[in-house]
Amino acid sequence: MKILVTGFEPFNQSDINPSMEIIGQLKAPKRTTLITEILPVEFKRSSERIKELLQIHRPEVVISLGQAGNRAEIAVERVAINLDNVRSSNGKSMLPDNAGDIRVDEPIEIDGAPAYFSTLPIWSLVNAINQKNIPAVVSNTAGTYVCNHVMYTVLYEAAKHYPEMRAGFVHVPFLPSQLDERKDFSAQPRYGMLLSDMVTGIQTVIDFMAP
Ligand code: PCA
Repeated sequence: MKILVTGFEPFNQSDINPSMEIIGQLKAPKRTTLITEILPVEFKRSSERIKELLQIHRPEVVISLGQAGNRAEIAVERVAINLDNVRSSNGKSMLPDNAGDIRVDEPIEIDGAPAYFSTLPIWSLVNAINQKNIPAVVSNTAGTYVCNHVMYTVLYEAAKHYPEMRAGFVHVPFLPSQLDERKDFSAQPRYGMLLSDMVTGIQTVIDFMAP
């Protein structure tokens, strides 16, 4: 079985992205080929590249990883929506992607469904991670930034071309070192997770999906 696992480059003034660090430490389960790739935090290039990867490798399972710095747990995403938007919820700030692209309330795929649900067994994955004593939850929004964009693109492609493929997205918290970088956000609750715990959590997801 082929499992494709993607992570992301750093973004938003950070020089590290835990999803990228995790990728380097994952091990292929028995009878499984693990394909890994670091995607750019760019709307255009991330979806172009992921579409290419699906075509080249035809993986049975796709697990995409990203950083969600405001979370305390590993978050298994339930749903991706057909929307790119870099505007903050209060309308006061923008977070352009790494190419400087500023998308506000734009559809990702004109002929796509408004949303696609993850086709991974989200509750089983959350339980499996929690059983390793690592906090995990189901999340009901992957946001509207590049992570949601990649999750949506994979599920859109699956619906169109790869009905057998199972795919979904998992967000991970900041690393402890990233909290020190961000003293300016001290008014907000802040959480970090050890890289070793994140690796165990994501390895658990991969092992669960393996034959
Ligand atoms: N997190 C961002 C994009 C890249 C990443 O790691 C997100 O949640 O959209």
